[in-house]
Amino acid sequence: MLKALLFDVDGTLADTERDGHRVAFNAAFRDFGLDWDWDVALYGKLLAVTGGKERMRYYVEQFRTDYVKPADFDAMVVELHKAKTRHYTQMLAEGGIPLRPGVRRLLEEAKDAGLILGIATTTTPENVTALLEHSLAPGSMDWFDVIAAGDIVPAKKPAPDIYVWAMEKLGLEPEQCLAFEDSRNGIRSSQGAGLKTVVTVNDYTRDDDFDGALAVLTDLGEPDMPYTRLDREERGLVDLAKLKDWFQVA
Ligand code: XBP
Ligand code: MG
Repeated sequence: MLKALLFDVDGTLADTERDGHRVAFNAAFRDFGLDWDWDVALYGKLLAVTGGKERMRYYVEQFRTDYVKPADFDAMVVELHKAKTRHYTQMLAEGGIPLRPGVRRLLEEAKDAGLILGIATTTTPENVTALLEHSLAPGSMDWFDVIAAGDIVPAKKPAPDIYVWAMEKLGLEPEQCLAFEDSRNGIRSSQGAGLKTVVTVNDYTRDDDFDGALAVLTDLGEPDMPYTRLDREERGLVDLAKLKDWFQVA
């Protein structure tokens, strides 16, 4: 029996990576006088690593072997990341990033039907709050029974830990929950936690391997703009009736 919907954030609720996080990272690098600049293509490669602090370290190790790390490099990464979070949440407060098609519609339908809603993301908690507050609705944090985010588990996606943590908080088993993801790292995490998963792709993840997904879609769809399913011929709208169908059949 389907009791809860668990959502990834970046790329799933909103297209935050290319025009949100990436831009905020670059602004923080400028603040610190660094000549680091992540263009759209490079950022696609950096997305192999989840977590902003982890991603900056990966960039230095793999792409900037010329960079001489200062003695306090670890502390600098933490400060850089704080600056990046300030830039990012500011962008959201200015109404910078809309929700993806169908996200608000499905969240409202699920909430009204009494389903449990949860978040499982590697992004920083402040970023989740800012997105919900400014792009969904003021106070919409309260729509969610659990918000699992950031460093609360040391092993970020693709490790399953964040989903396991969220389900433990809810007192639910994987057989009672459905996950929504947009990326290979995301579905590795959700499937690793035993969850059936619906995928909505974006430009960075369209060609990822989503083997075992319940459905792979362009987006959740709106009545005047149906989704296209990428794993078979089908156009439509993701609503609760359709989710329950997919959930039971699989
Ligand atoms: C996406 C991520 C995050 C963001 C940056 O997480 O990997 O690291 O890119 O956010 P998800 P932070 O798709 O699981 O929501 O800088 O706050 O880590
Ligand atoms: Mg994601």
